[in-house]
Amino acid sequence: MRDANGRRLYDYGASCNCYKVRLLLAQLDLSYERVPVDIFGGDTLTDEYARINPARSTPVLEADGRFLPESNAILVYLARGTPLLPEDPFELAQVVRWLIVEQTDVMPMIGGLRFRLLTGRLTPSDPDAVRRRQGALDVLQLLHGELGTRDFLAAGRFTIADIAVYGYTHLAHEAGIDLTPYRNVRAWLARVERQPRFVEDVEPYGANAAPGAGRSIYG
Ligand SMILES: N[C@@H](CCC(=O)N[C@@H](CS)C(=O)NCC(=O)O)C(=O)O
Repeated sequence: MRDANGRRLYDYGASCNCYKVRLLLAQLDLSYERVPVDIFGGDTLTDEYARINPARSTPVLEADGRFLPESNAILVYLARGTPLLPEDPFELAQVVRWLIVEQTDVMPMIGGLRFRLLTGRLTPSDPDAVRRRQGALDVLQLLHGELGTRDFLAAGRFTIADIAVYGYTHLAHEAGIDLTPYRNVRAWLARVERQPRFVEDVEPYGANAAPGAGRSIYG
């Protein structure tokens, strides 16, 4: 493992936005200091955290004394110069496409539904849960179609596009979604899991993640 070089990850264990970064750091065999941020214990509401990330979200990567928020920006920063981020303009743009799809569809639909169901903010019949579930099924159908003709999402090989989309997709069952009909997605999940130095260390939400139990931007 390479030296941490002052690399720190401000990180919440149950967040797949944070897990995506931990997965890439593991696959690149990069060491780092993990700084746990209890987002439901008020840790992101302090003035000190606002200086690290004015958006008060996790993850944030500290590197060379600078702070970089946004999970997918962190993936790009870390993967630059490795096979996980293509240099060819078209292949690079394909990766960017999936980083955008992940943030606009995968994360709010699968991840947002998982968070709200697991922490008791929604029940499956609530209109917002029904809307997110439909969005999740739509993006899974998109992935199923795309992965019918290729092994990985972009550039014909394993890239950070796969890492980003894997983050929340692999826990779709925690959002009450059965992946059985999406066999190309299941085969791709297994392919990602066979990559060297794969790790899965997503933690359960703590008790303070329940509505009213902690202090966070979620209330
Ligand atoms: N677009 C951001 C989303 C980050 C985000 O929503 N992080 C959540 C955890 S999944 C968080 O830290 N929320 C707590 C807070 O903002 O106080 C990214 O990809 O990094």
